[in-house]
Amino acid sequence: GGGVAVFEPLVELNGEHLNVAKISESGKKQRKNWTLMWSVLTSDQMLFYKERQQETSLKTGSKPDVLQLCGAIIEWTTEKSSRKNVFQIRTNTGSEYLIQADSYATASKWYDAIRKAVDSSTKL
Ligand code: I3P
Repeated sequence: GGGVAVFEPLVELNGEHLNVAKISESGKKQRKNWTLMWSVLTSDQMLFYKERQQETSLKTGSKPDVLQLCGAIIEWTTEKSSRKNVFQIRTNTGSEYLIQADSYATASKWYDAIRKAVDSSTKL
Protein backbone atom coordinates (compact mmCIF):
# COMPACT_ATOMS: atom_id res chain seq x y z
CA GLY A 1 0.00 0.00 0.00
CA GLY A 2 0.89 3.63 -0.32
CA GLY A 3 3.84 4.76 -2.37
CA VAL A 4 4.31 7.00 -5.31
CA ALA A 5 1.78 7.34 -8.11
CA VAL A 6 3.32 5.79 -11.20
CA PHE A 7 2.58 6.14 -14.86
CA GLU A 8 0.28 3.19 -15.53
CA PRO A 9 -1.66 3.51 -18.79
CA LEU A 10 -4.89 1.64 -19.37
CA VAL A 11 -3.87 -0.18 -22.49
CA GLU A 12 -6.38 -0.63 -25.32
CA LEU A 13 -4.03 -2.00 -27.95
CA ASN A 14 -0.54 -2.98 -26.99
CA GLY A 15 2.86 -3.24 -28.25
CA GLU A 16 3.60 -3.29 -31.93
CA HIS A 17 6.28 -1.67 -34.02
CA LEU A 18 4.81 0.95 -36.37
CA ASN A 19 6.55 3.41 -38.64
CA VAL A 20 5.86 6.91 -37.36
CA ALA A 21 6.75 10.32 -38.79
CA LYS A 22 5.86 13.52 -36.98
CA ILE A 23 5.37 16.06 -39.76
CA SER A 24 4.11 19.07 -37.74
CA GLU A 25 4.47 20.31 -34.20
CA SER A 26 2.25 23.14 -32.91
CA GLY A 27 1.28 23.93 -36.49
CA LYS A 28 4.90 24.14 -37.62
CA LYS A 29 5.97 21.82 -40.41
CA GLN A 30 8.81 19.44 -39.56
CA ARG A 31 11.18 17.44 -41.71
CA LYS A 32 9.74 14.00 -42.30
CA ASN A 33 11.77 11.35 -40.54
CA TRP A 34 10.22 7.88 -40.44
CA THR A 35 11.11 6.02 -37.23
CA LEU A 36 10.14 2.56 -36.09
CA MET A 37 8.37 3.11 -32.77
CA TRP A 38 6.97 0.68 -30.21
CA SER A 39 3.37 1.88 -30.16
CA VAL A 40 0.76 1.56 -27.43
CA LEU A 41 -2.85 2.78 -27.54
CA THR A 42 -4.56 3.80 -24.30
CA SER A 43 -8.14 5.02 -23.96
CA ASP A 44 -7.11 8.59 -24.84
CA GLN A 45 -3.44 8.60 -25.91
CA MET A 46 -1.01 7.06 -28.33
CA LEU A 47 2.34 6.33 -26.74
CA PHE A 48 5.43 5.97 -28.94
CA TYR A 49 8.47 4.38 -27.34
CA LYS A 50 11.91 4.18 -28.90
CA GLU A 51 12.48 0.76 -27.38
CA ARG A 52 10.13 -2.13 -27.00
CA GLN A 53 8.43 -1.99 -23.60
CA GLN A 54 7.48 -5.18 -21.84
CA GLU A 55 3.92 -5.10 -20.50
CA THR A 56 5.27 -5.31 -16.97
CA SER A 57 7.70 -2.42 -17.45
CA LEU A 58 5.31 0.03 -19.17
CA LYS A 59 5.23 2.10 -16.02
CA THR A 60 8.98 2.11 -15.40
CA GLY A 61 10.42 2.13 -18.91
CA SER A 62 11.69 5.05 -20.97
CA LYS A 63 9.47 8.09 -21.48
CA PRO A 64 7.25 7.84 -24.52
CA ASP A 65 6.28 10.50 -27.03
CA VAL A 66 2.61 11.16 -26.17
CA LEU A 67 -0.12 11.97 -28.68
CA GLN A 68 -3.38 13.22 -27.12
CA LEU A 69 -6.40 11.76 -28.92
CA CYS A 70 -9.11 14.01 -27.48
CA GLY A 71 -10.21 16.26 -30.35
CA ALA A 72 -7.83 14.61 -32.83
CA ILE A 73 -8.65 13.86 -36.46
CA ILE A 74 -7.60 10.57 -38.03
CA GLU A 75 -7.74 9.77 -41.73
CA TRP A 76 -6.11 7.58 -44.35
CA THR A 77 -3.85 9.46 -46.72
CA THR A 78 -2.32 8.59 -50.08
CA GLU A 79 -0.96 12.09 -50.68
CA LYS A 80 1.45 12.63 -47.81
CA SER A 81 3.68 9.66 -48.46
CA SER A 82 4.78 7.33 -51.22
CA ARG A 83 4.37 4.47 -48.76
CA LYS A 84 1.33 2.21 -48.62
CA ASN A 85 -1.10 1.90 -45.68
CA VAL A 86 -0.45 5.38 -44.28
CA PHE A 87 -2.87 7.20 -42.02
CA GLN A 88 -2.58 10.61 -40.46
CA ILE A 89 -3.49 11.88 -37.00
CA ARG A 90 -3.85 15.61 -36.38
CA THR A 91 -4.08 16.66 -32.75
CA ASN A 92 -6.08 19.62 -31.48
CA THR A 93 -2.75 21.32 -30.66
CA GLY A 94 -1.60 21.28 -34.28
CA SER A 95 0.70 18.28 -34.32
CA GLU A 96 0.50 15.89 -37.25
CA TYR A 97 1.73 12.32 -37.32
CA LEU A 98 1.90 9.82 -40.16
CA ILE A 99 1.63 6.18 -39.16
CA GLN A 100 2.43 3.28 -41.46
CA ALA A 101 2.73 -0.50 -41.49
CA ASP A 102 3.61 -2.69 -44.45
CA SER A 103 0.75 -5.02 -43.57
CA TYR A 104 -2.70 -3.60 -44.35
CA ALA A 105 -4.19 -5.83 -41.64
CA THR A 106 -1.88 -4.24 -39.06
CA ALA A 107 -2.46 -0.69 -40.28
CA SER A 108 -6.24 -1.05 -40.37
CA LYS A 109 -6.36 -2.73 -36.95
CA TRP A 110 -4.57 0.30 -35.47
CA TYR A 111 -6.61 2.77 -37.53
CA ASP A 112 -9.91 1.28 -36.30
CA ALA A 113 -8.82 1.11 -32.66
CA ILE A 114 -7.42 4.66 -32.67
CA ARG A 115 -10.56 6.04 -34.35
CA LYS A 116 -12.70 4.46 -31.62
CA ALA A 117 -10.46 5.95 -28.92
CA VAL A 118 -10.65 9.37 -30.62
CA ASP A 119 -14.45 9.17 -30.74
CA SER A 120 -14.90 8.07 -27.14
CA SER A 121 -12.28 10.40 -25.65
CA THR A 122 -13.68 13.36 -27.59
CA LYS A 123 -17.17 12.70 -26.20
CA LEU A 124 -15.95 12.69 -22.58
C1 I3P B 1 12.49 12.02 -47.42
C2 I3P B 1 12.47 10.53 -47.19
C3 I3P B 1 11.08 10.06 -46.82
C4 I3P B 1 10.06 10.48 -47.89
C5 I3P B 1 10.12 11.98 -48.14
C6 I3P B 1 11.50 12.46 -48.49
O1 I3P B 1 13.78 12.42 -47.82
O2 I3P B 1 12.87 9.86 -48.34
O3 I3P B 1 11.08 8.66 -46.68
O4 I3P B 1 8.79 10.17 -47.43
O5 I3P B 1 9.20 12.28 -49.17
O6 I3P B 1 11.52 13.88 -48.58
P1 I3P B 1 14.92 12.80 -46.75
O7 I3P B 1 15.29 11.56 -46.00
O8 I3P B 1 16.02 13.33 -47.59
O9 I3P B 1 14.33 13.84 -45.83
P2 I3P B 1 7.93 8.87 -47.79
O10 I3P B 1 8.77 7.68 -47.50
O11 I3P B 1 6.74 8.96 -46.87
O12 I3P B 1 7.52 8.99 -49.23
P3 I3P B 1 8.26 13.58 -49.23
O13 I3P B 1 9.16 14.77 -49.22
O14 I3P B 1 7.51 13.41 -50.51
O15 I3P B 1 7.38 13.54 -48.04
